[in-house]
Amino acid sequence: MPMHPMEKMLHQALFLQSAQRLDQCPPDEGLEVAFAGRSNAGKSSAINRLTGQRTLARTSKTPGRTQLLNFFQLDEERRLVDLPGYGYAKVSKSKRNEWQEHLDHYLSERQALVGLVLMMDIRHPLKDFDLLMLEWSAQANMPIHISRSKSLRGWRMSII
Ligand SMILES: Nc1nc2c(ncn2[C@@H]2O[C@H](COP(=O)(O)OP(=O)(O)O)[C@@H](O)[C@H]2O)c(=O)[nH]1
Ligand SMILES: [Mg+2]
Repeated sequence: MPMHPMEKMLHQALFLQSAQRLDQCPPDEGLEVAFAGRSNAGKSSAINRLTGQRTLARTSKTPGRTQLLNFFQLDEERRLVDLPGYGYAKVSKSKRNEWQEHLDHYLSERQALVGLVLMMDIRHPLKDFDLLMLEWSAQANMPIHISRSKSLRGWRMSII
């Protein structure tokens, strides 16, 4: 069966760049869908699964590894963004506040952001951060798709 054009576009994803802060992000144009969720929720794994590339986004068994926003280019105008994980207890409070500030900044300022995927470990659903994200997206009128990881029956990913 020929590949669906959407799938084809996802499969051609390339790593573009990482950014620590909003002013390091690629030019604020085109369209971005960002993956948000707690540290270790499965954001990077979901990006790899969607793009059919096992090592595109770095995954880790150790929570709290991705402290950067990672941008993946799909075509001239579309990108996927792997957002920093949230709620990892082992980093200092000041470091956590710093990440949160960058994340808030990205969410509230980024014009290219057109949708969010909220990754949730099905065994730990709807934690404080998830609720905050849902509230924020409702209030900002930002489409949000909840995707569950780590269900006993395997992947429960549905495409946006
Ligand atoms: N069993 C299972 N493990 C998963 C699933 N999604 C992610 N993982 C594992 O959970 C850990 C964290 O995943 P990762 O994608 O790095 O999470 P991130 O911190 O949200 O980017 C890794 O060891 C993954 O292999 C899933 O759906 N099922
Ligand atoms: Mg990650």
